[in-house]
Amino acid sequence: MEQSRIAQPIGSALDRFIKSNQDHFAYASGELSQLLRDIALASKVVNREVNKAGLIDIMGGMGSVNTGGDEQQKLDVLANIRFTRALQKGGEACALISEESETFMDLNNDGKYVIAIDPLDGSSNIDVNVSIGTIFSVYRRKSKPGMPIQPEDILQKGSEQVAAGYILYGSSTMLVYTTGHGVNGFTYEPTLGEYFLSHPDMQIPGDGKIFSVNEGSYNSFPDGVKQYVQYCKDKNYTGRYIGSLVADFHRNLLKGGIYIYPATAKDKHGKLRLMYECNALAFVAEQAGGKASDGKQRILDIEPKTLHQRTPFFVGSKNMVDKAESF
Ligand code: P6P
Repeated sequence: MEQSRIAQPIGSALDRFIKSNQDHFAYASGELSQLLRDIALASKVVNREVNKAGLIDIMGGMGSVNTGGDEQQKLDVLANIRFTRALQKGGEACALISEESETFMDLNNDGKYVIAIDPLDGSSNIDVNVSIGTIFSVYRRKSKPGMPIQPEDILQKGSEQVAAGYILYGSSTMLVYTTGHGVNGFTYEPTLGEYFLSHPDMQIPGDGKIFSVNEGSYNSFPDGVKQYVQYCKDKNYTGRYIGSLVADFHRNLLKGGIYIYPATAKDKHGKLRLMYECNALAFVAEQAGGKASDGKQRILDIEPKTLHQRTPFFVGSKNMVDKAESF
């Protein structure tokens, strides 16, 4: 069934866009709108801190590490606090899964939504002023509001997402999200403190000539990945790897391309996390006409077993992911 694409004039403010499209949302539309506003609000605060990271003594690590063993940068922790606080205050989320915390957080017991978030992905790039991003997924809780959170609320397949997206803190700051009716991109105007629709109904090109992979790990790639990388070189494709997933994903979404983080010697199941990195970007990619798999199966069909589980990740132009899978 062709989903009704959302038609809105370029320049519409995010708030108006959310409100005028909330009836697209099958149920509880007002609550999802509030949730998206809460996420957008937190992103504005994080954006302000990211943009002046060089000025305030929040650069560099805090000496602590997160669940993945990555050294926590101060902005990671700040971003996690900002998104947690905005979601707590907003009242719509009952639980939060975050890269920055071992277990899920209880937020508002009668909230109907579960959020999975990577508050600041690519944070090792903060100190070198490379674009970084926030990645988020929204699920409806399975258990009754007011009851304690159940495991089935937390470990849901990506295909259960009701919304997902990312914020890219780049040369301009953009919010890109989907509620299952296509993908729309908003650019932040800091002097007005508002996001405006700049990329309506985003569609990723079916094919592309850009491949994004860290070839430093080439020797430990599975053979099929080695063969596909060689295929890209034989076709004279362009190699573009920023080392910041959201930035690489966004460029490929606009221009066509494939991002691959395969299993390596260091990360036997890939480095990226299913619940708060891959599921969200897989939902956006599919809604934009692209594809996302672990090399064999659709990312959105993977049954999560643990909060922080990793998965190999192939995402981008459909024909390129198909080709990579064929190897
Ligand atoms: P590597 C950043 O740490 C991140 O999670 C993604 O943003 C990025 O694409 C990837 O890891 C980079 O990992 O092993 O290539 O440095």
